[in-house]
Amino acid sequence: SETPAVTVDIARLSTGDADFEARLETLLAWEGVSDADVQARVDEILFAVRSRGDAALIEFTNRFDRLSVSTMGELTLDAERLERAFTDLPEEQREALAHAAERIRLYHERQKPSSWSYVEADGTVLGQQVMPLDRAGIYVPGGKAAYPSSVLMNAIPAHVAGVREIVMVVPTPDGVVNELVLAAAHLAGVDHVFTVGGAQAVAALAYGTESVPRVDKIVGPGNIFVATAKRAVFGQVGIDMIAGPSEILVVSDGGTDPDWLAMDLFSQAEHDEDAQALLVSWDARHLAEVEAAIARLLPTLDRETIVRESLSRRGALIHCRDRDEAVALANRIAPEHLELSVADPEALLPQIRHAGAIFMGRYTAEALGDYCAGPNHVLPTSGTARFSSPLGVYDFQKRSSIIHCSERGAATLGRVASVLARGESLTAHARSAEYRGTPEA
Ligand code: HSO
Ligand code: ZN
Repeated sequence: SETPAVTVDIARLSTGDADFEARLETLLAWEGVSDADVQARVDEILFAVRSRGDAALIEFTNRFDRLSVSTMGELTLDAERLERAFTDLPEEQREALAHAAERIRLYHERQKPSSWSYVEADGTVLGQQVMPLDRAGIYVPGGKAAYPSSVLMNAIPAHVAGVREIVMVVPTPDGVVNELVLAAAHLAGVDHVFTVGGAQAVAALAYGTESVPRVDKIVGPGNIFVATAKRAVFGQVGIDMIAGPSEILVVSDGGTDPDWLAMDLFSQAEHDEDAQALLVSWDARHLAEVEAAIARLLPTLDRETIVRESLSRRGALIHCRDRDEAVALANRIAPEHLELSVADPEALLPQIRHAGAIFMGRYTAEALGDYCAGPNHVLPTSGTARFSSPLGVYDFQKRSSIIHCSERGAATLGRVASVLARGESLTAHARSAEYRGTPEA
């Protein structure tokens, strides 16, 4: 009686199909940003800001954000302004934001690595000293992609790491300021904000201007101009990974309410038309039920158009043989977000080798991780979970090796170093090592 007539445009795949591999490849493929025209325009902007500093930054900002400022003072927000944005928020938003920030902070406190050292028998000490970066720059997009949650996720790990100065840049097209973004900056420990964006903001952070301090690392998502500029300044400064569109892979054993799963898929599909939402199950009837739920719930979405586009471009409902095949598929895809919507997720967990974040069991909606569970929502996309990790405290710290030789240790190591150095014909190395042990012949 409840077979809906509505249909949905989403790929249906089965691992048993002859063309499965090929179709999966096509779905997973995503063209990273690279465009010769954009590159040329970005190079020009980088060069201008590098050579003319604030003056160029102001010109580009006036042009691209349709402003008419004449001083950097008009593009600067201080700590008091950020605090005011927070205190002036409606109570419900203020509390939710503060609650999320506190949970994210607590989680990241656990990530703090410690310095370590050990002493050898002859008294030589070896170790590693962990130090925060001096300055970090957080890029926050303007307009529709301005997520206060992303301000928390980018700035809190920097703050927890002990970064001395956190600088945020956020464009204000037509002068429109996002108060929630500023409030999040206040909670996250951002020191000051410049209301600039685009490649010109990346240039200012990378090279420094009269007003914008040069930072050591730039993190945060942005459009193609921002991504291209970040790539170009990498080396001069550190950068985080360049994020692709959001992705979710749900593995379901058939026991979760199809409506819940449909909405979990929508929650990532609504980010943008290139986002990827995939569901894998070995229960064919369940897959059909989720499909019906998708069709029924789609018309109720605020972002129906984006979600439909994303599901038809890159979404799929995948039927597989069994749990093992589902796990193999998850590892093969290495998704940004993996939901294990099964009765016993603990049993699957040790087999999951590649995923940015793993959401365990039927109750853990990915959206909770996006906002307030605690772990970071800046995660490796496009299969890069094979070799990279969530943004964390460790991304805002670096390590120095420590070597402290005792007199006896220097003599022992001196002999080893001397032999190896002479093998490389580097005799000053050899003699330097020998001085501390056996006196020169
Ligand atoms: N799911 C996004 C993060 C986000 N979601 C921000 C909502 N707001 C990262 O893939
Ligand atoms: Zn999200």
